[in-house]
Parts: sequence; C-alpha cells; structure tokens
Amino acid sequence: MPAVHFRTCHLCEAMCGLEITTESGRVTNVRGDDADVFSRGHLCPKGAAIGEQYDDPDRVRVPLRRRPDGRFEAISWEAALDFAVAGLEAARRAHGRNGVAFYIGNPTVHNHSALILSQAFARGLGTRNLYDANSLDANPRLLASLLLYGAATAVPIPDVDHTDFLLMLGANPAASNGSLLTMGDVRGRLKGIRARGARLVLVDPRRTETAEWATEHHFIRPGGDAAFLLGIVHTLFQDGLVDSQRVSAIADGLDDVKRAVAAFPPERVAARCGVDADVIRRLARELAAAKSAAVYGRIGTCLNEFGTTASWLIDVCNVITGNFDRRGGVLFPSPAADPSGLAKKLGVNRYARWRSRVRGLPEFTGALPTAALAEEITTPGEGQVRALVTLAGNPARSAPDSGALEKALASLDHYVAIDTYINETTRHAHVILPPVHALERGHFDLLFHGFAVRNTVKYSVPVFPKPADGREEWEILYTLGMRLGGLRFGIPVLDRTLHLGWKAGIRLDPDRVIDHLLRTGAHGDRYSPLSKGLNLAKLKQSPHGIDLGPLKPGAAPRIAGGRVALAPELLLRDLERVAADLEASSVALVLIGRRHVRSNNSWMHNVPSLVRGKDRATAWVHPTDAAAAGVVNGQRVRVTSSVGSIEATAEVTEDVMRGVVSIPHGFGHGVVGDTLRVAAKLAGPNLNDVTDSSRVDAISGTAALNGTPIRLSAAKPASRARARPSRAASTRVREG
Ligand SMILES: Nc1nc2c(c(=O)[nH]1)N[C@H]1C(S)=C(S)[C@@H](COP(=O)(O)OP(=O)(O)OC[C@H]3O[C@@H](n4cnc5c(=O)[nH]c(N)nc54)[C@H](O)[C@@H]3O)O[C@H]1N2
Ligand SMILES: Nc1nc2c(c(=O)[nH]1)N[C@H]1C(S)=C(S)[C@@H](COP(=O)(O)OP(=O)(O)OC[C@H]3O[C@@H](n4cnc5c(=O)[nH]c(N)nc54)[C@H](O)[C@@H]3O)O[C@H]1N2
Ligand code: SF4
Ligand SMILES: [Mo]
Repeated sequence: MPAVHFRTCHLCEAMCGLEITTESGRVTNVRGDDADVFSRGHLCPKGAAIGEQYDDPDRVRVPLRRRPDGRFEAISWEAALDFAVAGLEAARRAHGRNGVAFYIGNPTVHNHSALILSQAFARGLGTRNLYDANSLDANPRLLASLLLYGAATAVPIPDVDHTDFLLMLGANPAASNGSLLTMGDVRGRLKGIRARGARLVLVDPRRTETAEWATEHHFIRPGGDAAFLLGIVHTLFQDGLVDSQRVSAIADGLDDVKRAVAAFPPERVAARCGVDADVIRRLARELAAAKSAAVYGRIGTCLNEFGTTASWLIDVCNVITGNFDRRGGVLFPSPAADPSGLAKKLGVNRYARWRSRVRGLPEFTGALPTAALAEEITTPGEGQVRALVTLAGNPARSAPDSGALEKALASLDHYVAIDTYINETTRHAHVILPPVHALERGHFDLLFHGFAVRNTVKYSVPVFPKPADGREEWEILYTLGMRLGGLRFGIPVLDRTLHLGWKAGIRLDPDRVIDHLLRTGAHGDRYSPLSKGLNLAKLKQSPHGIDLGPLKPGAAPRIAGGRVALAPELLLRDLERVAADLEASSVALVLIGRRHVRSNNSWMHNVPSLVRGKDRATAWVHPTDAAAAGVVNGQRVRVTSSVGSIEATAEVTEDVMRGVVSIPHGFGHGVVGDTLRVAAKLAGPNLNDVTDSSRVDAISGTAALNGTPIRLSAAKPASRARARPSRAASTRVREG
C-alpha cells in the first residue's frame, strides 16, 4: 500500500515542503507540497531525487574500519565505538586536548540533533582545534553581525516580498535556492519582484541564472565588493541622502562612518571593482530614492579577502538609507524556536579568544578557520593536531589547497568520520560511523526559520522507521562525547543533568530542546496546559507547517542594547587594507566558483539523475581571455595557480566577465572509484586543488575561495574543439 508523507527537505536552506509517496520501504514519488505554508509547492531536482539518494547503494549503512591495505571492513557498532574512543583517548593522552581536532561540515546545519550535539561534543572535547564549514562560507557575514548587533546569528533579511529595490551582490538564488535568505518558492518570489514593478539589481562577475529575473546586471571584479560599497556609501553622504537624525535614533557611529568613507569617491574605487563611477553613483541615488530598498550579499561578498568589511558595508547601506528594520527593507525574523539564547550561552558570540597555533588566525564562534587545518596537522610542536573527528564534512574537496589538506589527513594517527559516504575525505578515516539517513529521523530547521523571509514553523516526522541497529548523529556524538569525559553546553544545570542522566541510562533527546525552545518562544505555550500556544506535540499535528505571518519591524530586540554599532573600530581600521588593495597592481586573470541547481557542494554527484547530461564542471572563459590564451570553445584547458593546476573543458562565453574564469567546486571524484561509483565516472576538476589557503579575509580568517590569481593555457591541441563562442545556455536553470 502506498503511503503519503509530508516533509521539509533537508538538502538546502529553502525548506521546501515535499509530498513523498512511499511503498515497501522505498520512495516512489516526490512532489512539491502545494499546501506547504512556506514553499507553496516549489521543489528543485535535488528534492525530487531524495529517494534515489536514499537508495544509493554506495551509501554507508554499517560501521566500517580501515584495514592496513586501505580497504574498509564492516564491524559492529560496539567494536567501532570502542575503537573510535580508544584512539581519541590515546591522542589526548599523548598530545593534550588540542591534539584532537573536530571538523563540522555543512549538512550539520540541516540536522537539528546533529547541530545541537556537535556543539556540546566540541565543548566537551575542550579543544581549541574546532573547525567548521562556516569559515569556508558565512563567517564574514556572521562576524559583521556580531560586531554590529552583538549576535552572530542576528542576520538582517531582505524583505523580498515587499521591497521596491533589491540590490543583490554575489548570490545566485536561481541555482542555490537562497542562502541566509531562506525563501521557499525562490522562483515565484524573485519573479514577483519584477512582476510588481519593483527592481532587482544584480552585481556578479557572471551573468548568472538569477540575472534572468533581474532588471539590471553589472559585472564586478572578484573581491571588489568592499570597494564598490564604499563608493555607494560615499555617494550617499556626499549627495546629502543620509537622514542623520533618523539614523542616530537607532545607531551609533554615523559620523565615524562618514569620515571613514570620505576617502572613497566612486572614481577612486571604480577600477578595482570594474563598475563605472557613474553606475555606482546612480545606484546609490536610486537606493536612497526607492520607497523601500534592501542590499544583500552572499558567497560572492563573503569568500574574498575583504568579506567581513563588505558584509558590514552592506548593512551600513541598509541602515543609512533608513531601510533597516523596516517593511520592504531588511528585517529580523521571529522564529518560533529561537536558538540565539542557546548560541550565546555556547559562546557563539565570541571572537579572537584564541588564535591558531601556526598562523595566528582568530577563533570565531569557538572555531578556528578551516584554512589553517592542514598546517595545524602537519606542523610539529606542542598542540599539534594528531587525531580528528569529522561530522558530515568533505574538507578534502571543500577547503582551500585541499591537496595539502588531504596529505595531512592521510598522516593522522587516528581519524573518526561520522559520515554517510566513503569519499575523498573519509577514505582516510580509521573508522567510519554512519548515521541513519535523514528520511529515517525527524527534521526541524533550527537555523533556517531564523533566516527566512516569512515567519513559519514546521516539524517533520521520520518517513521511514529507523533501521534496527541504526543510530542518529546525536546518538553517535552522545556516546563518543560521554565516553570521552562528558558533553558540555556550558550551562551548569544542563551539563550536570546530562551527566547524571548518562549514568542512569537516560538521554536528552534533542527534540526536547526543540520543544523547550518552542514552548518558551514568542508563540509558545509557556508550559501552560491551558494555553493555545505552541509546543512540539501540537506542531507535529500540522504537517504542512504553521504560518506566523510576514516579518515585522521591531524584532530588533535581538540586537544587544537595542542599538546598532555602525562603526566597529576593527572594521574602520580594515579600510586601510581596502585602500591599499585599490592601489595594488591588478592581476590579469582570477578564478571564481559557481553552483548549479542539480549539485550540492561535493556530495550529491553520486545520484545518477542529478548528474545525467553534459559536463557541468566546465571552465567559463571570456572570449578575449580565451583568445589571449590561445584556447577555443570546447577545448581542454589548464588552470594554474601558485598552489596547483587543474584541467577542465573551456566554455567560451560572454556570460563571464573579462579577466575572470569560473569553475564549480565539489568535483574531483576520480580517486573514489569503488565507493562513489557514479561520481567517480564524472570525476571532474577539484577547484580547491588551485585555491590558496594563505588567501583569507584577514578579519574573520574565512578562506578567500574566489579571486585566485591564475594562468590559463591549452591542455591539448585544439583539433576537435568548436571555434564559435556560445552563451553558456545549457547552464540555465529549468526547474520543476
Ligand atoms: N544547487 C545548489 N544549491 C546550493 C549549494 C550547492 O552547492 N548547489 N550550496 C549551498 C550552500 S552550502 C551555500 S553557502 C549556498 C550559497 O548560495 P549563493 O551565494 O546564492 O550561491 P553561489 O552560486 O555560490 O553564488 C555566489 C555568486 O557570487 C559570484 N561571485 C564570485 N565572486 C564574487 C565577488 O567577488 N563578488 C561578487 N559580487 N560576486 C562574486 C559568483 O559568480 C556566484 O554567482 O548555496 C546553497 N545551495
Ligand atoms: N572553491 C570553493 N570551495 C567551497 C565553496 C565555494 O563556493 N568555492 N563553498 C564552500 C561552502 S559555502 C561550504 S558550506 C563548504 C561545504 O563543505 P563541507 O561541509 O566540508 O563539504 P560537503 O561537500 O558539504 O560535504 C558534506 C559531507 O557530509 C556527508 N553527508 C551528507 N549527508 C549527511 C548526513 O545526513 N549525515 C552525515 N553525518 N553526513 C552526511 C557527505 O558524505 C559529505 O562527506 O564548501 C566550501 N567550499
Ligand atoms: S530547493 Fe531543492 S534542495 Fe532546496 S529545499 Fe527545495 S527541494 Fe530541497
Ligand atoms: Mo555553504
């Protein structure tokens, strides 16, 4: 008998409601759930392939131990956990607490129980060598939020549904489905902007899929966003478009900002960012004139050498044009289960309490920059990392100079991977502890409700029962953590309860944490049986979710002290670095990444229906650069940086800015022929073989994964290549 389940997709930030039909333990059909309060029936090809991913014969389902010959053999959970713990204990005895590192990968943010327990596990380990994917991603944004609003999790969200003018920098929601901008029904919402006569101005070194929904697109030189935004802010002051009385009512430091940007007129920054001074000036004026407006940036503004400063300047634009905490401008969501209190107690709102041993990069949110992981493993001395735990991460493909990192991984004394695949990273593990599939556990978006354009709340119960000997991430982390000396939230009463509970055989189910956050949250029942308010049991009665209405001004109590610190000293000083970069001689050719709607970082290339069709890991090259390098469309090219070199097929196109080459990250699967059989056939270039771990945003330590200086050359003669440039039409998104 077929059964229908409603479930929120855990694969990206868009929180699509799926209608999943199952029969005899398999997914037989997936559709967008039309009744979902948030996504209104939208889904993308990844959500549609969720059953195929569930069935993947290469997915690891039992614990594995690596034999001396490099092959893995199945072992029991007891043996695997004993072995994992013994090795970690030995490393800690020999090298101290910092000798054990922990890396938390991206899928953790889509898994509430893994997320909560990973933080307690990390604090229990007591290591300074905590790493996560945020330092390859959003940390510049989160650090700007900490400095301006006192909370790393306080990210202002553009009011996409109501804005009159959205200035979007370095984001491609048509492919990514939105990031730190949980949109649900991305297409409907972005198309809606133009449909209601509002404007979407896109600034990106590529003419992306999102550009098709934009009213206007401008190329920008990679890493030029801070310069571009300085030109905008300069113009706003210069033209008298800032209502200082109004701004001073909510923010401190306006005069400091005004003084600091005086040195950056559009003419001075234009060459660095590659946007004409006239355009910068016009956009500034339009931003100020719009009835409501929002500036938003994402991977493009974060993954460069000035990511934190660019993220700050985005917020400066929103605040000084009067669009902060305002309908149609940027607003803070009011999630029904707000994790920000817990995050604060965990020390997430902290910066530079310690620095990485070798290079001195700053800690942020309790973690060190992943760009420093390889050297922390390979550089001898006190505090050297000799053992590692990874949770849902593939840093051998996601981190800069991943070749060096992979060598470092192979040199570890003990490596425990909590992962569902034997991939480029986990093949170096001594033991792999595989959690159950996401469809076999409950799902709650603890983070993304808090970054969403509308307040809703959804909980999904498991689609399939947990396999007999299956364990969820939280159970694995719980056992490892307790056996290594205890989980620690840093909340004394909770930590004591965990400890006593463990002894008595009682576990704190992370759903209890969700229930507590719901009950004590803005819409909660406050533990009163008479209340109509929310709790987890009630939420489970609404499989399509509960709508809590549009974002509203006044959710700003999330800001410490209620006022915006508009001019953090650290960032004012960073403008010297931006200024020096303006004068620096420009590099002829730089490399950036890109995403495609059928991919998900490095780990969904083993799903046949998602990788079918032509090669997507091509190198986009502008015709002028192609001619200069003597390469033609369809030809194999070599991209060489100071770190390494890779090959890809050239796609000569005017959709990429002159001076910029684009290759997607997350490929390079040729080395896992036995264990990722579909992906290995695809192979592809590993972009991070050429990115440079020494290029970081100096403030946050986040890897500058875009803007790598490169040389381009022909890999082999151009015999079979086509000579005519094409618009890279096949990369267009056609969803649903
Ligand atoms: N299909 C799919 N969806 C995904 C993912 C995926 O891999 N595939 N990954 C998920 C994850 S982990 C994340 S973090 C999000 C990311 O979400 P987005 O940031 O929306 O996605 P990207 O496609 O990386 O878009 C970044 C854009 O920045 C541009 N860019 C590069 N350098 C610069 C620069 O210096 N300045 C400016 N202004 N632009 C620049 C790139 O050309 C690119 O179009 O997507 C998530 N969703
Ligand atoms: N050059 C370049 N590099 C980039 C980026 C870029 O734009 N350009 N983007 C960066 C960004 S934004 C991010 S977020 C990082 C991502 O970096 P990572 O998180 O390190 O890498 P992923 O490719 O997301 O790998 C996810 C891992 O989780 C495993 N996995 C999948 N599902 C589950 C699950 O349910 N449970 C467990 N335990 N494991 C699971 C997969 O097998 C895989 O090993 O990459 C970064 N790297
Ligand atoms: S956009 Fe695709 S991957 Fe993202 S939540 Fe929706 S269906 Fe899942
Ligand atoms: Mo990410």
